[in-house]
Amino acid sequence: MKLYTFTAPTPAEALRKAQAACGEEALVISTKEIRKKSLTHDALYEVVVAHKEAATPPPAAAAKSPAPQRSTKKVDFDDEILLNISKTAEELSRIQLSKAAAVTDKGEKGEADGSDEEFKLLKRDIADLTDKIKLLQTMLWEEKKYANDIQIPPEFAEIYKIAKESGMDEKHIKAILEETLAHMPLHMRKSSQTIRRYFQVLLKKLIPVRLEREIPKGEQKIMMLVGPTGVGKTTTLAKLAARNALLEHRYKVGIITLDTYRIGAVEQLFQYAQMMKLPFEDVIDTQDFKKALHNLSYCDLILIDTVGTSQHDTQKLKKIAAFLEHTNQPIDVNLVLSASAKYQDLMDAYEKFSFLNIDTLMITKFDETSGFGNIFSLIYETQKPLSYFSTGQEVPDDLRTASAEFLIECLFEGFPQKVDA
Ligand SMILES: Nc1nc2c(ncn2[C@@H]2O[C@H](COP(=O)(O)OP(=O)(O)OP(=O)(O)O)[C@@H](O)[C@H]2O)c(=O)[nH]1
Ligand SMILES: [Mg+2]
Repeated sequence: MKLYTFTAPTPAEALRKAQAACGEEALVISTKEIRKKSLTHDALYEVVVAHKEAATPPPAAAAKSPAPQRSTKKVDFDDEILLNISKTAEELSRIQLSKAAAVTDKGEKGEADGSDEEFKLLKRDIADLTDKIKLLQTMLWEEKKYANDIQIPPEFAEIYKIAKESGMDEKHIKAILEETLAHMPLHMRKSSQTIRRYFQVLLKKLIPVRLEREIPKGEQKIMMLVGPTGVGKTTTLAKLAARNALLEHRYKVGIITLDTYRIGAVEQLFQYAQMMKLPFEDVIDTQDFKKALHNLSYCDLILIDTVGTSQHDTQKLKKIAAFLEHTNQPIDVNLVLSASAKYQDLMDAYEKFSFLNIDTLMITKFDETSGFGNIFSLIYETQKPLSYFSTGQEVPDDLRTASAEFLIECLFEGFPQKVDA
C-alpha cells in the first residue's frame, strides 16, 4: 500500500479527485481541514488515501508526498473501510442478488405437497398485505416536504423517517439514499423488511472501528482522553482502568491526571485509583508530566485524564497540546463525545480538538439518547474509528468495546435500556 494526498476546497471534491486518480479500491486514511475559508481564499481540505502499490503511481497524486502522519502510529482498523457508499451499495446489491437466486433455485427444486404449498402462498400474501399497510401508513407521514430535491419513492419513506428522526445529517441521508436508489435492484424494493436490512448492512459497512489489541509484552501503551466538559472522560477512564487491570486483562495500569486546577477533580479520580490500588500521579506542568511518565515506566498501560475543555477555550486546548509535544513517547489520543449532543455540536467539538491528532472516538451516554444518527454522521464525516462506548454511569460495568453492529442496532431500535429487577 502507498499513501497519496489530494487537496481541494471541499472534502467531497478532494475525495472525488482521490477516486478519479486511485480508483474505487482506494481506502481513505484521513480527511482534514488544512486551511479555513476566508474572504480572500477558499478553504482547503486534504484527503489521504491508501492505494495498492502499482507499477506507476496514480497520475494526479504522483507529485505529492504522503501526508505527515505521526510516525509512531499504526492504522489498525478491524474492517476494510470502503471509500464510498456507491461501491458498498453496489457490492451489497450483488450479494443480495446472488442470495435471491439461491433461494429461487431451492424453491423450484423443493417437493412440497399441495396443502403445504397453499399455506406458504397464504403466508406470503399476508406478509405482502402487512407490508403494503405499513407502506401506506408511512406515506401518510408528510415526507413529501423533505423530498424537494430528491425523489423518495414511498417504499423508502420508512427508512428516510428513521434516519431523519435519528439525527442523521440531511446531506448524508440524501447521499446514501441516492446511491441506494441507483444500485438497489427492483425486486429488493418490494418488501420494507428487505429495504431495512439492506440499509442496516450498508450503514454498518460505513463505520470504522478500532479493535482493542493486546499490548505486546515489554511494550507500553499510553492513552489520553480529551473532550468537552462533562462528557464522561473521568468516568470512562476509571472504567478503562478497571477493564485493563482487573477484569478483561491483568495489565499493570497507571493513572495520570492533568486536571489539577478544579476543586474535587483530582479527588474524583484518586478515589477510583485507590479503590483499584492503582498508582496515581497528578501533574501540573510539562516537567511534572515527564516525571510522572518516568515514575510509571514499569506500567503496561498509562491512562491520562485531562481537563474538560469547551471547544471555544483555545488556551486550555493549547495546554493539552503542550503536554503531548513534551514527550517523545507515542500517545494515543481519544476524543470523548456524548451521544446526546447534536450532530453540529459534535462536529464543532471534533474540529476544535482535531489539531491534537485524534486517534479514536469514544462515545458516552448511550443510555441518555434515543437517536444515534448524529454519531453515524460524525463518523461518516470524520472517518475516525470508534474505540469504546459508555452506556451508563456504573463503574466499571457500563463500558463496551465499540461495534458498528451495536451502533446501527441502536440507530434502528433504540438503546436497549436495562430492565429493573
Ligand atoms: N447516563 C450516563 N452518565 C454518564 C456516562 N458517562 C459519564 N456519565 C456521568 O456524567 C457526569 C460527568 O462525568 P465525568 O466523568 O465527571 O465527566 P468529565 O468529562 O470527566 O467531566 P469534566 O472533567 O468536568 O470535563 C457524571 O455524573 C457521570 O456519572 C454515561 O455513559 N451515561
Ligand atoms: Mg473529568
